[in-house]
Amino acid sequence: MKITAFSEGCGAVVTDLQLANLTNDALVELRGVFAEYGLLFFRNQDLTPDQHLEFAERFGRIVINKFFKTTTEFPQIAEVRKEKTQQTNIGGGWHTDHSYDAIPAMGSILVARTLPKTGGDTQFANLAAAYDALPKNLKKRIENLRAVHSNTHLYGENGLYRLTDLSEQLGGVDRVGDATHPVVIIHPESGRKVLYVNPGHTIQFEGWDFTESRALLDELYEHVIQPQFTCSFNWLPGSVTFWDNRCTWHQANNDYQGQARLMHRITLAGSALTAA
Ligand SMILES: O=C(O)CCC(=O)C(=O)O
Ligand SMILES: [Fe+2]
Repeated sequence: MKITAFSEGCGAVVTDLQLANLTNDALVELRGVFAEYGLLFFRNQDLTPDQHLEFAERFGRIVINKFFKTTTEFPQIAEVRKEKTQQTNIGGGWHTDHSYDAIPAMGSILVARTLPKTGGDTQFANLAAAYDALPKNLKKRIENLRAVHSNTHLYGENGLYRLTDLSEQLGGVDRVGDATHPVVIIHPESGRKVLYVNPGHTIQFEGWDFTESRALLDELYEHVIQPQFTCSFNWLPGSVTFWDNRCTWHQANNDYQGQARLMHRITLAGSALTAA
């Protein structure tokens, strides 16, 4: 397999590799590359749902998203669907998947199924690189902090998504909840320090009031979304993206109104997060 950096500080493209026919040696090598980059892009894979599932199961343990519909064939595969008549897309703002769980998901494997003619890229951010580059005083201010992560404001009864034309395809209104996590974690595989807050799910710092939290969170978010830590992936038929939810953010561009887009996502289970 060949690894090429995708952008200055975000992601890598893996070529000369078919995910459907991975040897055990290649899987071991891929684990190392995944730990190093936290965000891998693959082209021309043409994975069937069976092969998507098989790769996911070889890499880790699958967790099922509480809110998304799944394919009829495989309850492990979530549909990230936008019909051409829908206005709102799933994951349209910066977030990381499942940070509202006590033990957040390790990674997500997204496969393109139906793509718009133009638009529909997914943007990513590298939170290990962003942490390293934080000014010293900001690192000091977030040392030892914990933050509350939630999904109630999105998927709860009056949550943001419930008030949009996505609501019909979402389940789990009664399965909302919160979790608290360290703001700076040690990545379990790379050993790097990572900034673990995100605009989609982080509500506030534990023990702080909302306004105070908002100001510091916004300062951190402004730092992360700089070009040196972010990239934008243009999907093509056969493309697959595999990201690590502990050290990346992503958001799906909603710039293809009037066209349909369908992706298949499998989410892999993680382990409890450790404070830096
Ligand atoms: O549709 C995309 O590009 C990403 C959507 C998303 O947030 C996800 O699948 O977790
Ligand atoms: Fe997501």
